[in-house]
Amino acid sequence: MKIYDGGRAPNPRRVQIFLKEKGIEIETQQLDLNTHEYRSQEMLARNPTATVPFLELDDGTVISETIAICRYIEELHLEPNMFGNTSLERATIEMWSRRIEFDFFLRVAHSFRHLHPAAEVLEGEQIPDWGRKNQKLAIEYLDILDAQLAHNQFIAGDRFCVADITAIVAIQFLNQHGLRCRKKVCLI
Ligand SMILES: N[C@@H](CCC(=O)N[C@@H](CS)C(=O)NCC(=O)O)C(=O)O
Repeated sequence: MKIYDGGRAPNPRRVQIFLKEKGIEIETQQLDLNTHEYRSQEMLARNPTATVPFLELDDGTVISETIAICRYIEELHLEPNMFGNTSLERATIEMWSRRIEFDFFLRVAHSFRHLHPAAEVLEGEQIPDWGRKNQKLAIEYLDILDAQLAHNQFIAGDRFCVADITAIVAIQFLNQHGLRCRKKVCLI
């Protein structure tokens, strides 16, 4: 198996953190986002969505999408469990994962991609109004995380799970790119 990675880009980081939590190492090849290495003919033949990360199995099968990759790894390496053990736990983790991915992580990503000069190479035409709107919504979302973490040690209950990884990576991304959050979040 081989992971095609994108350095410090947020989705590849989610997979790398997931692997660390599982305590496993998979051969990794870095693709440079700035030079569009992942858009080469060779890479598009593997992953036509032109994104990283993606996982290539030994028989050449490719799995892209961060959560699909994590789910595949979870089934190969059951412990520590990251997606839930019981029906209720699985549903709760899925609920928070989707909330955080759609309502927070993607908003942080849009704000970076439409406001930060370094993202022009990825985005092409940037739409600053869309970036500012997403930045505002991402910062507002911190209130929801604050409220959830006021009475839970972790996002989806009493232990670290895949939803926490998505939240941590999004919060760090929000901070790192000068899209500063002024609110205090217990998670970091
Ligand atoms: N839905 C995909 C998104 C992957 C994604 O957007 N990756 C970014 C890096 S964080 C990327 O490859 N961007 C390249 C581009 O937009 O051209 C996932 O969950 O893995």
